[in-house]
Amino acid sequence: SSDAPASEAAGDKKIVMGFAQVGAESGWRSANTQSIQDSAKEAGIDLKFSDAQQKQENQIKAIRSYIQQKVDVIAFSPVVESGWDTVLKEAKDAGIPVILTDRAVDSKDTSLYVTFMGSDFVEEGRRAGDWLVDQYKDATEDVNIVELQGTTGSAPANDRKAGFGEKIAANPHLKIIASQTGDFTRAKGKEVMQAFLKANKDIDVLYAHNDDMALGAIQAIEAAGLKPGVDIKIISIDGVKDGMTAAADGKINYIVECNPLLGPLLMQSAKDLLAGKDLPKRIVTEDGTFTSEQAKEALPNRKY
Ligand code: GYE
Repeated sequence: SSDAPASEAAGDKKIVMGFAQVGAESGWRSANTQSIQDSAKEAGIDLKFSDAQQKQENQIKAIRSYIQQKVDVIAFSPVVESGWDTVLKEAKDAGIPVILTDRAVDSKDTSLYVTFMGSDFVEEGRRAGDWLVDQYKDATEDVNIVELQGTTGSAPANDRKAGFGEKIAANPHLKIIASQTGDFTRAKGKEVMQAFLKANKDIDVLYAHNDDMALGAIQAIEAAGLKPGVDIKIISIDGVKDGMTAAADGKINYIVECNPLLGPLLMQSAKDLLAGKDLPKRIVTEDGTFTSEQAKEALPNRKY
């Protein structure tokens, strides 16, 4: 095969990959971590894994330690978009290629990383917005929307907000009356939704940037004596098991999928890269959408 010479040159030496994960904030993240760990094992790649607990400084520390250990390739999912140039330059100077998985950086110098693989978050926000625009196409009164944003400064929070805002602008009745971060966690989603409910008497729609925040918010909505999915329509993003279950139960009305199973693609890309092949600068993964009915159908075969 065409990569035989490269693998011979590498002998039996295992590829060593340093992976700096965001944290364990959500069901999506757990599925993503599992996928990366399982596929490294399957691919025979020696994986060094760290969990940054949603803190950029921890991720930078982890990346520096991978540089020191002279790993063959560094992969990471940046907590936030900004502030990576220095450490990425250090990796580049050390001759260690960097692969971005899941989330993007806003570095102007794109030579600081080899490729960025993951979903198109703006498109996810647009799909959420399209659904809402269609639901309320005949509205004659204002529709009050509250938004639970993901981690402040993260690519998915920035992009999901932007894509959604772009679409709902088509109907001036669709109004975001409150928008705050829930850090992509269930606990924070619940807490912020409680505050939203206290401050606003008439909430029609919740748009949550991930399932976990929607699930936390559902608890707050039920505790307030309201019916999630009925009194307050709910849209979220991800499509993890618990989210899909809530959708199948009619508590979440619409889910835009975001596939966390990036492990196999990452491992194959690392092998290709180290065998001297060129990788595309951007690899976009395919995602679907689910109404309650569709979630019910899909649930039995859902892997995560
Ligand atoms: O949607 C959320 C997670 O970066 C796409 O991070 C990922 C997001 C995902 O915490 O649940």
